[in-house]
Amino acid sequence: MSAVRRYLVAAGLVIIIISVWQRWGADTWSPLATPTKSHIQPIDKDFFWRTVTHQYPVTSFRPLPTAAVDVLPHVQAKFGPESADQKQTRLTRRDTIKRAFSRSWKAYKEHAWLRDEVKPITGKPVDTFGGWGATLVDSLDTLWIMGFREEFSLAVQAVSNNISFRTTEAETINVFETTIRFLGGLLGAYDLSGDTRLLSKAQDVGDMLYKAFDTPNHLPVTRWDIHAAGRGETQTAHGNTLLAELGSLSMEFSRLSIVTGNPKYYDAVQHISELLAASQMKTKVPGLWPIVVDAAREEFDLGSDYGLGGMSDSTYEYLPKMAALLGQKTGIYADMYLRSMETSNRHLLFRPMTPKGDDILFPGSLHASRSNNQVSTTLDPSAGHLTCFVGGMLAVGGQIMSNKTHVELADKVTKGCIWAYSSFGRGVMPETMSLTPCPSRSGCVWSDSSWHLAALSAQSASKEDDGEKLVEEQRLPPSFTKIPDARYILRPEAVESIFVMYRVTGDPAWQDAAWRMWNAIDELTHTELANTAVWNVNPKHGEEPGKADSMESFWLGETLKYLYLVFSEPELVSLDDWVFNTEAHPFRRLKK
Ligand code: DMJ
Repeated sequence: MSAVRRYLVAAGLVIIIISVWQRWGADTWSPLATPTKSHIQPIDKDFFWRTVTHQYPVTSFRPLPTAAVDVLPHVQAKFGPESADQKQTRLTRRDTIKRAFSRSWKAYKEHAWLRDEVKPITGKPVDTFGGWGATLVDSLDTLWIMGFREEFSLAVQAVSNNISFRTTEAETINVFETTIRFLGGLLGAYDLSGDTRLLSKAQDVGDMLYKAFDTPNHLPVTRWDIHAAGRGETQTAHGNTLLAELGSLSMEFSRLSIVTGNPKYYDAVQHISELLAASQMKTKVPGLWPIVVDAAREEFDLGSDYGLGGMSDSTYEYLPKMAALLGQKTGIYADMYLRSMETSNRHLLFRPMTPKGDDILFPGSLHASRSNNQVSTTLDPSAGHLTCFVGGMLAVGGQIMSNKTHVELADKVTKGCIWAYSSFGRGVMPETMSLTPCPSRSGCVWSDSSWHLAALSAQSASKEDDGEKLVEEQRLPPSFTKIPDARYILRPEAVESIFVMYRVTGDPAWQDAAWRMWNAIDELTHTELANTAVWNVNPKHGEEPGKADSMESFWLGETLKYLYLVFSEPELVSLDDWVFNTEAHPFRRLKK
């Protein structure tokens, strides 16, 4: 055969192989395979937020980490083989969750496409987060993970062609929510799929949000008048800023810098982290930051209320996760994490008195006051759905920091949420609640009268009142002393921690707990179209929980994703390679 003929035959073979692959290979898709990333799609230089003038431009940036500093210990357990029966049960459960996702996705697609949310009873569309398709963007990586390949392509096309971050009809923008849902959603889906259209959209969101940092001290305006910013008006960070809204931008901005090679986003959030690190031991409760901080004056140590729940939660969550993302076993993130958990362990975690003496823990909150240079603190033995992420955080942190105590605490905190779910007739815990604490973590013997007294005190009633009648009238389960907010709004935190505990221990008992939770949640929230938030997880006998006709994007972005992953092969989005942002979007970890 002549050289030319040999060449033509070889070229023909290559063409045949490529077309067969395109026809068949592309459809025999494996969610475990990560495609090679193609070159970065050029960004639109004329996109408004890239052309707008910055009044306080940053001229030199902190150097961007491009590789891990340390080889971190494994997060995931070594999983043994599963029996045929176990596998069948697991796959049946997994497919149930997949069908539930499919139902809610279909409702969104048919009734609220490109809008933020669909109302799961009336099917009406609603815009709650800027009108940029929050459910669409939040669901991208779940579509990918669950193997809905065609839906994924369609969704990416819609995001790429029809969602513009140029402006919004909303008056103000919540920078934190926009970061975790939109920027996080686009980056997670990009990291999984390698589709560069997602990266260029992520850069659009990043450049829009970067303008919120255009303040004299370069700290962001967290509730942001985007229109005034677009008109070039001067802006300053706010005196009253929620800790979570300031401290949990770090993962998304860092990942954006890493994948684009542009250090400016990382620099902006690293500045916040350095300020947090500098103030951490100067607060009234050293190790923790107050829930409200002054971003205008850069004073992070003055407030009096401390806790790990709503308004501060993800700032703590991001400490070990930044260490995992950047591959740093030491440094400011590891230090801040270890200090904050040391204090939380000593001052926040409490054991409730329960009829069976369960060895469980909850993170309460603290009120601190200073007089004559002495600080006194009072523990509020309350908790809520938003504190249920703590188990997952301690499990990830404990593994990467080789801290066994943290993993043991994670077990007890996660079991606390499981216990709280199972304490209610409908099997779902409320948004917030107060409990009867044991005097010490070693436990205490159940006593009806102590519970009744604790309920009177939690509700500021007189000790002389009838505590038994009060708990009965309010249908409070044993140990519960108050339910300030009885809703369940489809939140993920309890299943999130169960997912992490399952991956960290390999113990199938966590899968059973997730399955019980799923059944209770679906039973309580199921609608003809999808699933809905409910007003009351603890209704009176004969009354209904009250369906709220609301389905936030985290139902598809987080709750169903974590449930699906609990019943998937443990290598699917392994925690040894990936780290989830607070909206359950997986980012690829830097490796050495
Ligand atoms: C999500 O948007 C995030 O998990 C956030 O950190 C807390 N609230 C919701 C879910 O409950």
